[in-house]
Amino acid sequence: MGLFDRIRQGLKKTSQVLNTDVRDLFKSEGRLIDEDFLDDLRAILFKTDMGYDPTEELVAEVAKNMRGRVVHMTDVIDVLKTKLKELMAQDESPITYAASGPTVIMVCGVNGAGKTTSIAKLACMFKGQGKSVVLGAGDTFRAAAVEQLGIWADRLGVECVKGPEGSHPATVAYQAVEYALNNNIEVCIVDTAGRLQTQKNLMSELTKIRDSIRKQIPEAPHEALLVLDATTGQNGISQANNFAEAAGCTGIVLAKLDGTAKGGVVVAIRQQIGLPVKYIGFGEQHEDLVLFNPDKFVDEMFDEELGG
Ligand SMILES: Nc1nc2c(ncn2[C@@H]2O[C@H](COP(=O)(O)OP(=O)(O)O)[C@@H](O)[C@H]2O)c(=O)[nH]1
Ligand SMILES: [Mg+2]
Repeated sequence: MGLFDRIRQGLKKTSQVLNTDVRDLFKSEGRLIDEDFLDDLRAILFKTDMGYDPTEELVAEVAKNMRGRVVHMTDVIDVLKTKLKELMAQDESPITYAASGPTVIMVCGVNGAGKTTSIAKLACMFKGQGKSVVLGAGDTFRAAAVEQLGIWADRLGVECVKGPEGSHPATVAYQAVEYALNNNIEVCIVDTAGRLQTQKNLMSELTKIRDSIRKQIPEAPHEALLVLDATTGQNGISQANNFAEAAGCTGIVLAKLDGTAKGGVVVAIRQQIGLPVKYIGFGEQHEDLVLFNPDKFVDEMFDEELGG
């Protein structure tokens, strides 16, 4: 499968709700846009977990333009697409690289969000761009986590810096950056253990990791990415804002979009979190990551072939 097909496959669950279900509202050529139609539309949109306000905005937009008229399906879909693009609007936001020397990327988030897998995907992307990469196994909380990152590193053919058992994550981060500096590595990605924003000591540990990175490169980390699990939908988003602020995050990687029909959560994130969505993950393989582009995302979501 080519990249485009893989993305489409990955977004299928959400697109089945949004696209297939919206198309299903049209039995024949056209349909009268009345209260029944708007109620059905509202229910479909709401299922994708974009949240109450965006759902109402979309319904209002269709009502404003079309209430009382018999319209074609494509006209409604066009209105939805335009408004969705507006609600998600942002520029593509790739990694900001260091002006010189290694670019250091810290990755954080709650347990199981997809941090380690997203690191593997980013590493794969950098390698594909011809950049050298080193990973820092900063999730020293569980031995299995260090091992998991090591397996990815072997598979991708990149270095992985691991501390001895019981190391402090800040020490491992320091060593990974040191390795990058000594070996002219272009990108250093530091993994961290999962944590909740309410765990004060673990949140301050992130500050320690950051400080230890800065000892060698004052303007690092150049990115602190917050990995969010799309399958948690709205619930995950409400805590993410606080986390992002406390951890000084620079952008979001939204993982597991393939596992959910709640792809509307991108709208919620754009509306509620003051950070760009940098990349989206749509599978468990290392190639399942793309730069987020709202227009492309919406177009893929409503791709005709995925419609009913
Ligand atoms: N379907 C799917 N699974 C994912 C994705 N990203 C991660 N996972 C899976 O989610 C689980 C937790 O991922 P992991 O990277 O270990 O999370 P971490 O605890 O945040 O490091 C693993 O089973 C991954 O294979 C994704 O984009 N799609
Ligand atoms: Mg992990």
